[in-house]
Amino acid sequence: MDLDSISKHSALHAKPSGLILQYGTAGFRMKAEHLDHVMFRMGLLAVLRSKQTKSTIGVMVTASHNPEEDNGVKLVDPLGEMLAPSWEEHATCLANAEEQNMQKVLMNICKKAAVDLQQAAFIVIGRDTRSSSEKLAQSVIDGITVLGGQFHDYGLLTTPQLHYMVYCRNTNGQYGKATVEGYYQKLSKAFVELTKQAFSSGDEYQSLKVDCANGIGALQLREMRGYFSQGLSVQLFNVGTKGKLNHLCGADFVKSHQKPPQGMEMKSNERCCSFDGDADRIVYYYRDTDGHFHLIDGDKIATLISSFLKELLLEIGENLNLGVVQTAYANGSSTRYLEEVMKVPVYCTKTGVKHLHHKAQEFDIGVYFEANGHGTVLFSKAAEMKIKQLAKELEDKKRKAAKMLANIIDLSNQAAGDAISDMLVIEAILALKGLTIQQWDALYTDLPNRQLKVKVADRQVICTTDAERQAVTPPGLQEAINDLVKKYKLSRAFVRPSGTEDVVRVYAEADSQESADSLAHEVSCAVYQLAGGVGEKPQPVSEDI
Ligand code: NG1
Ligand code: ZN
Repeated sequence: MDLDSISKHSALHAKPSGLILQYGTAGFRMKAEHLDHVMFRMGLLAVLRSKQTKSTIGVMVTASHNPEEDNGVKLVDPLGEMLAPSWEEHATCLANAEEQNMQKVLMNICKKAAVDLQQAAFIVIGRDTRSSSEKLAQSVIDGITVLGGQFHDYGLLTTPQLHYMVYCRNTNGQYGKATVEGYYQKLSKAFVELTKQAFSSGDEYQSLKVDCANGIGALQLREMRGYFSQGLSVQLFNVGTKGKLNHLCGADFVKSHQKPPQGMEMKSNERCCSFDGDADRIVYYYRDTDGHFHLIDGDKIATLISSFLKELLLEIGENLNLGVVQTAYANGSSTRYLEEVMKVPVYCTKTGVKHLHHKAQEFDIGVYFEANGHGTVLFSKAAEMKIKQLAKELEDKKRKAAKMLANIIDLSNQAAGDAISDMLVIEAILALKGLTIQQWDALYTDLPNRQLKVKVADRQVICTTDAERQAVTPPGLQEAINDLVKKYKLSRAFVRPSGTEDVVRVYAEADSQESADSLAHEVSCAVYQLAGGVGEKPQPVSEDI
């Protein structure tokens, strides 16, 4: 390690003194202008992680669904997963080290993690379409280079595409080719094969409107759609030529405001979906003939996919276990439907896809989705081998089912939740089952719900347990929530500190929208009072939230 050279370069990416950041569920995220030093240092850290794991490591520059002015960075571990927790700590230490302590912190990480500095390092980089991303990605490259790492800069990619590249490279191309073309081909081939079975009888043709949040999804889908046009026609909106990234559009806007994005024409009963700014989330929606807007979120996506997988498993008669993983934000109706009607086991983890991903790996087939539309289907290696073998061996109907499952394995991104891959899985299932969006929506009715934010002096005063459904501190808060919940029917509420924003999040659901709004408001007041609220007191929910 050439410490002098590191210091010299680091000075060119100087840390604003006193700035303290934390590597959270989404990596580092904040206003883009404060991130230059973090990018340089994450370049350094990626090299150390690559040396330690003797594998390719990914660095993604994005702030996902956050505003255009923000940016962020996260590291991707060898099998496409989120960074290991001990390295999240190293990342936080390194990002917060004052200039003069940088060398010491770097040496410390090498010692603690037993990094062999002689080992070669290889990093792949991707970035979203934010105007700040290109320069920030260059700072990552500076960090990589000064530690002697090799790299490949993919330029503009969706977050899940970068995860895919890392996974491909670390499995010697077995998973797929580590190029954008390879990604298009792998997914499209599986999709076209899968949907062929649906269209064999006639001329039905799937068409879908996609709100791309003015982000990277637009560029990728525009290129990719030629590859799957036999099975699906997509019409793209909010492609970035006019509007601002994630502004009044995109999956996060649609989900949290429960209304359609701007810039998309919706006729009644037309199937529409929205991606977020880095295309790892997707939600569906439509307007009914009375003009009412219906949202189909991650929970209903998980329900559609797991129901279909369960049917196929019954068909082939194999004893492969299937589980659904959700978070506390999953709508109560979805959990009840999955457990009681579908008889599929459901598990709840903490917020953040890495927790869901981890839990889903315990099953032969694990379907995981956050309510906000971030998720995928995971197949264990053993299940994949078994299914692909059966697709060759079985006869007739059983064989057809096994083949469909095999296509779904190739179609779903095994490295990360992926809006493009999810969209194709969903479209294939709707086509195969001949379901309209209304029929899908009618599987169950969501309980009315409301999410609010409360500003407090220090959100870490709230500690939770039971997959974030119970608050253990501050004293009295959980009791207060319990008492409030008792006042409403079919109600549930919980609070937790956000991992990506300096707020406490409040969630409530109940038998009517008024009740859900009122419960959420009352719980917000309890948080404000008992957890050190700052600024204006929470106001009752107004129409136009
Ligand atoms: P926080 O800010 O910790 O609530 C949000 C989302 C997560 C996840 C992360 C990462 C909600 C309630 N929370 O986390 O699900 O997507 O961002 O982007 O949607
Ligand atoms: Zn995202």
